[in-house]
Amino acid sequence: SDCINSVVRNLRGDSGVTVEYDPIVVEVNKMTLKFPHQMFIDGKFCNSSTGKTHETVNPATEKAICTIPTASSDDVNRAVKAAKKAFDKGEWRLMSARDRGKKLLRLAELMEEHKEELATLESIDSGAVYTLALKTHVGMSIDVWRYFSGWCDKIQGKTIPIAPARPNKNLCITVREPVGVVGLITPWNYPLMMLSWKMAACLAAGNTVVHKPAQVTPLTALKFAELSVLAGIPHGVINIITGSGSQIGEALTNHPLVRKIGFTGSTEIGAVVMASCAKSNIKKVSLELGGKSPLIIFPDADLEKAVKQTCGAVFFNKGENCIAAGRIFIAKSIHDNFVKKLVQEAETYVIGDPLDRSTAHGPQNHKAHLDKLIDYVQQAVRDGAKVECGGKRCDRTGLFFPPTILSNIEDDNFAAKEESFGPIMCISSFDDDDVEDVLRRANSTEFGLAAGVFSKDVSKVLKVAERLQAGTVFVNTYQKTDVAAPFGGFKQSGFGKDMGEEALNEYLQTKTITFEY
Ligand code: TAP
Repeated sequence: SDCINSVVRNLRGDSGVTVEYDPIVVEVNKMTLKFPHQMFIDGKFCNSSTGKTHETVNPATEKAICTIPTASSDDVNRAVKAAKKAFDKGEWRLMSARDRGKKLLRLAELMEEHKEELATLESIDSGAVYTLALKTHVGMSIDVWRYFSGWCDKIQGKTIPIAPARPNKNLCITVREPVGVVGLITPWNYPLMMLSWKMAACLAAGNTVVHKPAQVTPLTALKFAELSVLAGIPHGVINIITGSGSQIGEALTNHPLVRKIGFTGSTEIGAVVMASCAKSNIKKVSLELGGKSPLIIFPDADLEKAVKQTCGAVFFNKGENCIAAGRIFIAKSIHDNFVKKLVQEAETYVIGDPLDRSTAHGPQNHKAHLDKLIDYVQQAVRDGAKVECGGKRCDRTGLFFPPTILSNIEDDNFAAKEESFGPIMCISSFDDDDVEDVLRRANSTEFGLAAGVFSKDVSKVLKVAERLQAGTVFVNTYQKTDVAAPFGGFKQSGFGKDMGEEALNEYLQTKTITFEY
């Protein structure tokens, strides 16, 4: 283990607030990184009630960073009860919406002040390239907290002209209320960002929360918990439990006091979560699930831009990206030249230590995922794929898999249907003028998270964007998400939006109040 487990108590002040925990202290990325490694329940860092722990591993070194408590269902219960108490009786409920907004803004400022630590922690725990972690994993997280802090005092109902009970009159109004205790369950690809996309909207709406980060990447959530105390978020409003999805995730989705689950992860587990929400107490639920997003390149596209963007669409964050372009359709007349340029571009990605500022491509998140990618390429090749570049684990320490390009992916190839969630580009071609056929093929998937199209022909791209069955469509760009724009899937990529005003709906319920006078 490369950890130094300090027994020194950690005390830090911010406007008189202190946080106490047993810190892990690591010298890394030219800084002394100090962070909690315990769960966070009712404002306190604590161990599991069973005393059990598991390790979290740095994928660049394959060494353990520290141990993390393995929560039990008793711990889930404790966290839910703390969140329920904070919701029913705490300061959070009494506070004005504007003051709630100030707290969330303060939290965003603290995240900004600590962004290098957060990005370093994200890098060592998830393998994210540090420069990208700063800009995206942490940068977009800060933006989303800032964005939703501004919504707190703008959540309002309506006055509705209903038919009066003559000779009396009626006044009908709606108020938008929080749902109560919310459970949030997130995956490992953007640990802090997935937490933030959901939790910022959830807290802006006035709820309290129990969050379960992915078992393999819990560290930024725990550092975030520390900052939430410094921001003055009252005890019990945010609780973070660490452990396995099949145990504590399920205890959370089944819990009778939890009123809503916000889930991001695979379609398979999403279905389990939805069933559990239905059976336990008809919980409200939103699901951001898997994808196999098509990207169509017409011959009249700006090809230079399209090459760069296509590589970004697949290799961004080493392909561990829910909206990664899962199928690339290239017009026949440009196919061979375009593939050649894609290979040249892919080979410029510098693979290496994610903390090195010149690195563009870091290690995959964890070992089981890397093994899945190796199998994925082998199966695609058995089904007729041609390996244009990459395809094998890199010969170096760490869980590295290079940007990989597979061409000749026919519709019946396994790689035309299954999500890899890694840096594997799957290419097929289409007849230049057969827009109908490429649309049919692009839509012949049960996923519907994102899609993209490149062409300079305005009426063609409008028609294609209208027909693509996806929650997000990119035209002459890819990967361009923003905290103010709603994001979420169609079909088996789930339902319910993260980000933008629409995300608030996921964490609110409308009450109609009718007066007679
Ligand atoms: P999953 O295996 O589905 O895990 C997601 C989360 O659910 C993890 O925290 C996991 O815990 C937990 N979980 C597992 N079983 C559970 C159960 N029975 N009840 C409740 N929770 C349970 O996905 P993953 O492999 O971490 O992430 C990859 C998938 O996420 C991909 O399909 C990707 O497309 C999708 N994804 C989608 C989006 C959006 S926005 N649509 C964004 C990112 C990722 P453990 O940590 O213990 O496994």
